[in-house]
Amino acid sequence: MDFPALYLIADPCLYDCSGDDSGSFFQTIQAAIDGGVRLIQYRDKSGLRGQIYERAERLRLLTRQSNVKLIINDEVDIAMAVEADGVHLGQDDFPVSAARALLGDQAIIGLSTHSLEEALEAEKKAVDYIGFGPIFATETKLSERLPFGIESLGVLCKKVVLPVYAIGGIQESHVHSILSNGAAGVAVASALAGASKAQIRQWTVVF
Ligand code: 3NM
Repeated sequence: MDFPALYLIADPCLYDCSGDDSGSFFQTIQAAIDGGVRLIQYRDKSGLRGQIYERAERLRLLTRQSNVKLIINDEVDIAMAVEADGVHLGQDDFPVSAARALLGDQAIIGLSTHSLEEALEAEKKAVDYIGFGPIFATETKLSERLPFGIESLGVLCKKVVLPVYAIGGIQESHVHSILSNGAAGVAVASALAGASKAQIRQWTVVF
């Protein structure tokens, strides 16, 4: 598949964790789709499983209508149940080989990596792309890791054949240098949370 340069991480915690799904979360996702986003990851670390399933189903409807790829973070069974396009896995999540066996050859499988070693290991697995981060400081995912910065991203991209999505603290002003350092794209959560269609268009114009 083509890997669009803008990868929206749709995390309901950045909108409203109260369980009321009717509000800003789905509106923003629709605005993002209308603004040109073609790849969305649903990442929900706080919802109950039933709620995650329902949100995933709703996102599948929105994305399918617009031919947008939907990737589900971690939850392989939910990805299967809603017929998502694939899953994004962390280093300690469900194994890539097991996900591939369940989802089949056509599914898109992404893996988070946090070092050159992990990125090179990912190339031996049935992975379609990797995330690499955090590139900059972020409050969206708590971690002890120091940000890598763009220079380390550039070094990694020269050594890795798989498409690399830079992630962590990415703002619109970083996009040009991230792409010119060899990344396939940027994976962005908080900087796009609540963005209007016009604001999303600003990002896609850079590409
Ligand atoms: N994974 P924001 S950083 C989900 O380093 C995630 O693997 C990361 O959100 C990693 O764009 C991160 O708000 C948070 O910084 C991305």
